[in-house]
Amino acid sequence: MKTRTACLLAATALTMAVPASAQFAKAEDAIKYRQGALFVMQQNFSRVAGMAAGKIPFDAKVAAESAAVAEFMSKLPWAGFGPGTDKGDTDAKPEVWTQKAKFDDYAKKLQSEMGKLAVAAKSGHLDAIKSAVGATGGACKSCHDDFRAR
Ligand code: ASC
Repeated sequence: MKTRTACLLAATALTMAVPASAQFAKAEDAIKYRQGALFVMQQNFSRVAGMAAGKIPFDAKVAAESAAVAEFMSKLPWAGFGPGTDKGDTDAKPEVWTQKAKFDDYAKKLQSEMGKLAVAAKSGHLDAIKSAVGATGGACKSCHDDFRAR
């Protein structure tokens, strides 16, 4: 029993430490959380994408910082897509929950591409950034095509 209790406590502590297992008081909070994380991610990604497209003057330092923030933010939204968070002020399609394995694959793909973008941005090589922006934008788009209404 002692071991079981210790295991349970350890598992509980782990759950609290890992954002992917975050708990929310209300579904509305989870929805706001994931939208907030995606918004901050998008703002930082689109700054780098704007530089890659020549719409914003290239600043290697800003690109590296923005890509690092976008990469970190890409880890967070998924905890907000828990069970019961499909209804409310959301554009998430029901398929997020009915095709969870596929959705999770897209989420992993995005995080992987964001990681590569952060590495490219840190290198300061605009060509590498351009190619990573393309791949990352593709990951954004494929998930939106399948899982976002509108
Ligand atoms: C963005 C943004 C997206 C992606 C996507 C890339 O900046 O808001 O959803 O890039 O448009 O295809």
